[in-house]
Amino acid sequence: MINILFFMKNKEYQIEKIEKKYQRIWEKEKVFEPDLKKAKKPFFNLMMFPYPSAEGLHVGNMYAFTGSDIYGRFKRMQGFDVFEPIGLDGFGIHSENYALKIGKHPMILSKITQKRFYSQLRAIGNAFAWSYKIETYNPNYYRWTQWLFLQLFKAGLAYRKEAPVNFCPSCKTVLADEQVIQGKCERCDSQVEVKFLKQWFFKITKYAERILNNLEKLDWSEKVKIAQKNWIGKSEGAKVKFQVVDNLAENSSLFIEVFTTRIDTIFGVTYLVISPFHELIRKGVLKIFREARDYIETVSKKIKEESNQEKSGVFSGLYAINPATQEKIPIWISNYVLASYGTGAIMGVPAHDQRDFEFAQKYDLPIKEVIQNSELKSQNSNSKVKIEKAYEGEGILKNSAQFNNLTSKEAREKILKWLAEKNLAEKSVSYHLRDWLISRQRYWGPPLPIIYCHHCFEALKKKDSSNLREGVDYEIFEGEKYRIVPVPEKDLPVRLPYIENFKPLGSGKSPLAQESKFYKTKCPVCHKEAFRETDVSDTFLDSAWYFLRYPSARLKNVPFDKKINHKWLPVDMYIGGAEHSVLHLLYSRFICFVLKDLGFIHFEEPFKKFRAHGLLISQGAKMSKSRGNVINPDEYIKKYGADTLRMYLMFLGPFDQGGDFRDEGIMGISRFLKRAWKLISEAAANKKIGNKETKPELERIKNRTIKKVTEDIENLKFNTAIASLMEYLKALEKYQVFGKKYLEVFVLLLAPFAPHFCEALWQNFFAKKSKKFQSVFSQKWPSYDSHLVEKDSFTLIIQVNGRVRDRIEVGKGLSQSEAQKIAFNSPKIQKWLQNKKIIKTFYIQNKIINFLTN
Ligand code: ANZ
Ligand code: ZN
Repeated sequence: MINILFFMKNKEYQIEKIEKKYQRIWEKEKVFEPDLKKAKKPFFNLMMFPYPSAEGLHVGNMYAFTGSDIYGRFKRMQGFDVFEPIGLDGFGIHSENYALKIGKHPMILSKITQKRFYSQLRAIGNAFAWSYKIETYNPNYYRWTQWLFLQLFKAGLAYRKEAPVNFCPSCKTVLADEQVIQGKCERCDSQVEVKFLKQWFFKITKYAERILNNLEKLDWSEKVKIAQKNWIGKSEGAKVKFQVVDNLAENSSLFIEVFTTRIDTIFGVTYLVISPFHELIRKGVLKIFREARDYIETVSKKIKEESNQEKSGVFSGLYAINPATQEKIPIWISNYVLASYGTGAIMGVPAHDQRDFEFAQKYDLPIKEVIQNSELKSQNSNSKVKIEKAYEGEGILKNSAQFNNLTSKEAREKILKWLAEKNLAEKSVSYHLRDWLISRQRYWGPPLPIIYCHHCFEALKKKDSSNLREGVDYEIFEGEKYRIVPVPEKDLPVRLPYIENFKPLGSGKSPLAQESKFYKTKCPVCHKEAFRETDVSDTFLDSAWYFLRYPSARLKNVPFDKKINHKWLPVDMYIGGAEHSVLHLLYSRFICFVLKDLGFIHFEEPFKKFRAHGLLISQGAKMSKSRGNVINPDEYIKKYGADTLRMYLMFLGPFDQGGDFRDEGIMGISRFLKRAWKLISEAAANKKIGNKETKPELERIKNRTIKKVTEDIENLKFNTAIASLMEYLKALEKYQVFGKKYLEVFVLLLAPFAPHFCEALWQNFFAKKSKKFQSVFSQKWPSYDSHLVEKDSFTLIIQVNGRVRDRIEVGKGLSQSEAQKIAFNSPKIQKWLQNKKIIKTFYIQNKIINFLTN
């Protein structure tokens, strides 16, 4: 009766009303908030931390969220206690720049952004555990980001050093290498410059090998693993020392060390090149020509070590000795050598390294071939013929004294041994990975919890000054030395003060350096006057540990609870953008390695499974404001409902490949849902749901659909799952059998995709009456009968005397005489049986029929 009344009122599915209604009920009944302590089958389903701007979510964000949510709802129906938390990553340059652009203070803006973000997320109806929200700018959160910094500092993994840093003159801040795209600032596209500044770093390089080796064990998309591997860039080779001659400095036994992967080419070294930012130059140890000093000044003004910067160089005025040939070779300075890789210096082998070759040609340096391409052995190697490009492959050595005729591989071992005995070379591994630059001279981030105290330094010096390390134990400011004192944990958080002038200064100092109220403080050790560090931390640090915080988000006095973490971590399924393949995922892994080593957590790897989603484009192009093709989900939700939009987004293509949003498509999904509503509500009105009739064809389709949807969701192939649900609906319409056993399955399978819609159907037509709200998401995911999944047809193989003569697609379960009839009807078989007598017939049901003839 109630159902009929409902139907009368709701001939049409009233989207907005119903979506709001169930969102309210879900939240009130805590349907999606597992009991984190008692849960029996915990499943941590996580979507990458969003960093929304005040403009709100665009449909691309929703795309990613929806896929993750479908997966979580599916796991829940499979009986897991799914925890799907949500929060926002609101600190950092991204938010600050936006605040600057629209002229609002980030502290105020963040409140607006947050409100808008959460209300939009509520409207899309994801199964979030709302009471575990976190925001990175909340002191309750960044207190623990600062705590994390302190743990790294105490473990000797945080230190200060002067480094050539990328400096964006427009954002007025230091950028990490990763934030520089082809020499330009990732955020604002300005040319990046180089500056030497004292900065805080994390020693991620210490973990390079472990980070690399673990990759193999991870269930991650292969592409992402490769990206990480390349980023770490492990390279095995040797360090070789070249003695400097003629240096005007008094130090006569000065060596320049190079890193090479091709020590087999050492007899072909005709010059050395050092980076303009090499220590020996910066510290003035190498007495170089004035012309060379001018050169260094010009390149420093340009961008740091950039591959796309034109290669240039200058002769330093100095020479070195090639340890293999004893020849005197010139030392050059050039921007094609990176200060921060290997040793910051290279041996130039123009005949076998293309970059060296181009450099040698430009500056007319000698080219000496020492490797013979073994495939071109027969060719006469006339050294008078000018080579046109470097031969970079391996081969047989020539012009290399006692090493002639060895292969490159043999020569590498022997030459290394030979030079190692003279203490001029050693085996060496280099990583392209650099230490993580943590400090930012900006406002909108967690202040680094460090205090500098001059009194404490003096006290320390009196005791024992022999092994004090700059950048670890003490720091120098304007010629004075200060002890580096970590803020005691009990004094956290170091609150970010509200300051009017939060604009970056561009002086290499944070805006907090203008606030004496902030930086003047008492030393926690000696209680005398001291001052605070005024840099804030990189926003990547905020997001490198948030997943540890979620399950403990409501705890005040610890960053995370060990017991709860044991139950909920590592994350079971992590979905996010491929653009974070390298940095965010690498930093999170590093932080977990460290916390594991320090005994704070029980695992090394934070994300058991990671899948990258594709990108949503619009009308064939990337969404951007200038193109005017940015899609705002709000309008669509209003017009069609969140469920329609969700399904439409998921139907656009395979989730890992993204799709093209076009207005036209959404109507198809809308019609599909309307048809489903009509079918089920009419069946209910006509009391057909109680029908127990079974239809074998429909039975098969049903089981096939369950199998397909189950497997597709597991593999994030949401588009094909939806397609098979569409087919199933068609079959239901065709067979007109409306029994509960067919309709219920439809609603359950569709529920992860169209949650409000299916909840409404479930509550109105299927739920058992009970006082407590029984969500459709507390129902069991349907299972299938694998016998019924098989196709109902098969390919009958027809043989004559044991040779296959035809194959015909036929229905299953044929008798021998039926199969025979079919075979005799085939013109091909008729041909082979012509004028023959059948002596015997063999038949295997659902497989083969074979005729033996005379
Ligand atoms: C001599 C040589 C001869 C090299 C040859 C290559 C081929 P990966 O594989 O990336 O580790 N190199 C070393 N340090 C460098 C730096 N700071 N800046 C620019 N280039 C640097 O590359 C290692 C090779 O890159 C090294 O081996 C060195 O050039 C160069 F036929 O040394 B090779
Ligand atoms: Zn002190």
